[in-house]
Amino acid sequence: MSQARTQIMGVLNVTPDSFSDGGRWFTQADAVAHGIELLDGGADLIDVGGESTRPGSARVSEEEELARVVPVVRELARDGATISVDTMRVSVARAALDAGATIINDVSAGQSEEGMFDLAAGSGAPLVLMHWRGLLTDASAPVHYDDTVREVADELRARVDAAIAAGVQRDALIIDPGLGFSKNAEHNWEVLARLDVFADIGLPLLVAASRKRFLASLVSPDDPGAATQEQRDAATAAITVMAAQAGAWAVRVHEPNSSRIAAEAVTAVRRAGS
Ligand code: PMM
Repeated sequence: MSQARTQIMGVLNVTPDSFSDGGRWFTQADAVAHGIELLDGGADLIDVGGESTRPGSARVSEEEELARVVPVVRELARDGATISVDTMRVSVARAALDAGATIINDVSAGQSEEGMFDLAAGSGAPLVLMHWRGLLTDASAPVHYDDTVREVADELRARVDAAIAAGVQRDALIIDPGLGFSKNAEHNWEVLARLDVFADIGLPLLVAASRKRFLASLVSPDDPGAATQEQRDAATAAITVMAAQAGAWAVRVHEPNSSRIAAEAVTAVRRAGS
């Protein structure tokens, strides 16, 4: 398949636990500085989120999420960065678009707030639909699949159909199998083994494995918590190779440089072989 290089989406979580300093102003300044670092490190776009969507996380209030996200989006967009906003709230997505974001990343795929489809339809902004069976409260409940890949792909297709039925243009949709969301390590590896099935849905594919627990378990099986950031990033770059080979539109990563090099290597190999 001839296509452009897989894009590198840098993760910018504007949450207090992501930055050492307590005060909001400093947190924002740190967040903007980190966004610039991600761009300098090779990120093509930045995914700004103000609410941790790690399974089991408590939700933050709408006011708090707005206060965390909007100023950071505004400042980075003013510097010319391409920004996606990682939110399940319509109000936050709308405010972020007004502040200069151009992509909506909704890990609930419009299931948290149906108005997300209306916003995407009305604004024309590309919308990431991620696969997830539960919202935050029951995300830690055990999940069962008889056929992981088929079910995840079918459920994603259903969200695509729902978005289109609500007026979103098909070519504004991006799909993401949601590694770690309603999926244990085995499910995640099964999904990664068949990225071709997701690519065949025919929409841009986003793969977001970065630093997730199943990668920590790979490098440190007896004590995943002991896996270092460098080890998780090495595993992440390996996943970037697979994603790029499968023709993914983008990978969502915390450390952009190694993934950028990985994606460029795949592009070089593809060019040499064509
Ligand atoms: N994972 C997290 C947050 N946002 N967005 C998409 N589209 N896909 C993901 O897999 C995803 C996401 C949680 O990871 P983090 O806490 O490392 O940001």
